[in-house]
Amino acid sequence: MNKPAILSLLFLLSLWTTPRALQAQHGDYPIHPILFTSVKLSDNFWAPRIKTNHDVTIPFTLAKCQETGRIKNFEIAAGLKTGNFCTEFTFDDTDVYKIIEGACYSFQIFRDPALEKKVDSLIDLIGKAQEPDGYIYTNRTIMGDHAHEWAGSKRWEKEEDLSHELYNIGHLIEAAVAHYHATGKRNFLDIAIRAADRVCADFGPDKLHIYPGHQIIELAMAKLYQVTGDKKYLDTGKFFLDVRGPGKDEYNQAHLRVVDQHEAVGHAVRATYMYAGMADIAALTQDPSYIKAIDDIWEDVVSKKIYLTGGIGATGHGEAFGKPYELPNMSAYNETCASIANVYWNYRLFLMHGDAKYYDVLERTLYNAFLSGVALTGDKFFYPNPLESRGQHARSPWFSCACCPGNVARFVPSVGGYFYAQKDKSLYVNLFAAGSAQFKLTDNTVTLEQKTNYPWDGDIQITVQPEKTTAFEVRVRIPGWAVNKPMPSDLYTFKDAYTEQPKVFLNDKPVALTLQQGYLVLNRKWKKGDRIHVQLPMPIRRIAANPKVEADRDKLAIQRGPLVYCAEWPDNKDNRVLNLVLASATPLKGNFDANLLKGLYEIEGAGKSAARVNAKEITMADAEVKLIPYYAWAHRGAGEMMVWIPEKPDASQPLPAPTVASRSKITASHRTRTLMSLNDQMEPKNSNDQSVIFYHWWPMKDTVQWVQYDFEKPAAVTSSKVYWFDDGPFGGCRIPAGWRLLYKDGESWKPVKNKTSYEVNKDAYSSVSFEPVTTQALRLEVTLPKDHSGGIMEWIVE
Ligand code: FUB
Ligand code: ZN
Repeated sequence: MNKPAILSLLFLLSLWTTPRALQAQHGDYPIHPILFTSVKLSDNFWAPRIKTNHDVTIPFTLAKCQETGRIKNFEIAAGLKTGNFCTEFTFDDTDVYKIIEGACYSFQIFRDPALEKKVDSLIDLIGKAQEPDGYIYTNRTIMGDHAHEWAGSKRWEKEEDLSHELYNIGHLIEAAVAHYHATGKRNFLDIAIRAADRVCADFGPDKLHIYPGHQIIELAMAKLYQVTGDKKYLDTGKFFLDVRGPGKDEYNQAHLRVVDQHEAVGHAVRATYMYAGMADIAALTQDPSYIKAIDDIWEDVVSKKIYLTGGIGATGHGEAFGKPYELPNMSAYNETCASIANVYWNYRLFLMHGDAKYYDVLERTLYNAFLSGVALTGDKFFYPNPLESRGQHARSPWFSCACCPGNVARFVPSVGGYFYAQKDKSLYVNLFAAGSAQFKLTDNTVTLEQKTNYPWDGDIQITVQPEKTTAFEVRVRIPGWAVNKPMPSDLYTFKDAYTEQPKVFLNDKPVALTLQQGYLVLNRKWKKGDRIHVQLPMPIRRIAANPKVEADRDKLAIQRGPLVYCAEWPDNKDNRVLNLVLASATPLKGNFDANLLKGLYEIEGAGKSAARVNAKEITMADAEVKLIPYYAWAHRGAGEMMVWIPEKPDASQPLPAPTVASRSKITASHRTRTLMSLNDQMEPKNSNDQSVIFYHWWPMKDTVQWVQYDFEKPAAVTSSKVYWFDDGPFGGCRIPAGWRLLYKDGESWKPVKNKTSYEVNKDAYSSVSFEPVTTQALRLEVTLPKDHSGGIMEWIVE
């Protein structure tokens, strides 16, 4: 770390009034952020989204907090209303904090006195809900001895587990710091300081040795230290890192001391917030052991555990990182919060190391996995962001666990802050969008103006406007995707041969493309109006995954510029896409459609569609394959979507053969979006093969449930087999206690006369033969186990 460059973390929020002595005493990132408040975005991509976030997302999510009782919890805790804690989770307070944080960023971009007033009234309420000694956690304040089972009977007792007391305070601090910077008012900051003082009084080397069950307070304490100059906050943030492990839960990264962790494991949001906090505290304390650990973890993630979309946290079980190369597409979890955390972490690694490879990951996550998390209208959200769908996924206006919408609300207004950075006389251009940014040099002020239609076009014109002619350096990031490196690892590689290189011109004269840490460095005496012209070719590229990623074998993904593409049902033959095949030699072409999904570049090529004739045979027919950017999917109703497109028929999911089952209408005792899994003829590899879609009754147990086929026309049937879903030992479903078949006889249901017993197998079909019946409908009745639920992967009738 560069000691003379001690000032920079303080730039994280440039309005901070940080004591000068503090700047000299402690370390910081060598590279300084250029805050969103110094950046103007006037482009057609981000600026409208930031406006939608202001006009729709913030008021909408605030209204949801009101409607769902999150604000009422504060009112009850404040003694203004009576009642019990009225929401589901102990961390529901954080949704309010996150939206306030977002509002504070947003009203620095858009003047909005009404929103400021609303925020002030919420702050007033939060202050009243705080206990006299600084503790703040509405669940315990309201419920006292009857607090939530996650909260324990006394303060901090279950913090390492699920209480989220420190998580709540972490988000409170972040919101309060944002409010202080936005308004200069101390009312919220003082509430946060009282809460943080409580934490510092209770936790530490000679006090409680407890680690935060859900990280965020580490980076929040670093922020509070920076704004107040009080070192006890930094020390406590560092304590919360050092007190973790060894020998505790891997789920929340306490299995090892943090400095001994070299692989990403456990809950992805907890982990990645922690890595971001480790970066901040490493920068402030100059502790290289944290840096070594997060550098290794980053290598692990980018080479084995990240999706092409930049999403992280592959598995829904534990909302966690999977094993190396475990990157299933349909069940990909990729929580929206994890994408935001991934941006936070990669940004900090860039500030630490100055390498554009972190921006290659950040940009990929920002334009793809993150952006998919919020609808174009700003009022619907994805929690998981899968890379394949049978139509079971849809964005939702809210979730009972609503961490993602509030996180979107606070992240979007800060996006401008990720575009530029500065280290002394080096000005970094990291992302591309029309607009401008201001840099303060010791002896000069420089404005960089960008003109571009990125991400649709790679032509970028940067005009340099120094107040006076002086020497400094402009570092323009040349994205990895433009120089044949989609990911800074061998996890994904371009499969086609494309040799055209980016071109750069300085005042119309070509500049040799020599890169330093991924940047084209232009060092000269700059005068007003000097022009840098970057041309990033944006061909349509095919990407292959490392063969170790089983889910992507014999498949290709399409990328253009920073955008990953997908095939979605409304654009493709028969409204189906999972049966499509796109051979690697097929030419692809594209064009910008201003009317489609707020304007996007679509891609198409001649492909094939696969249909099953019978269990063994597949036929192929011509089919035009159309693709849209991944972020834009799921805006036109539920249906199929796929990012990784089979290159060969064997890797495709053919349309089912016409059978009694595949032509049936399915109903069930419990309707879900995955009923179609019963008759899709997708063969599971085992009872917990979540790469294929399945139907389940969770959380119901110990009851009789059913699914039913209504045949297209009366059919004679004589046998049936079922593949049961069972996600034991961790999940809630098991093979059933028993089952039987009933056929429809007029208006009544009669059991079939079985000739063999009803098998109940795991990881294989369970069959039954019965005396032939001709019927219009068959019902499969299932007795769920006493302590578990159950589900079905495939149901065949013959
Ligand atoms: O535990 C609080 C939040 O809820 C996490 O960050 C999310 O992953 C969800 O579990
Ligand atoms: Zn979330």
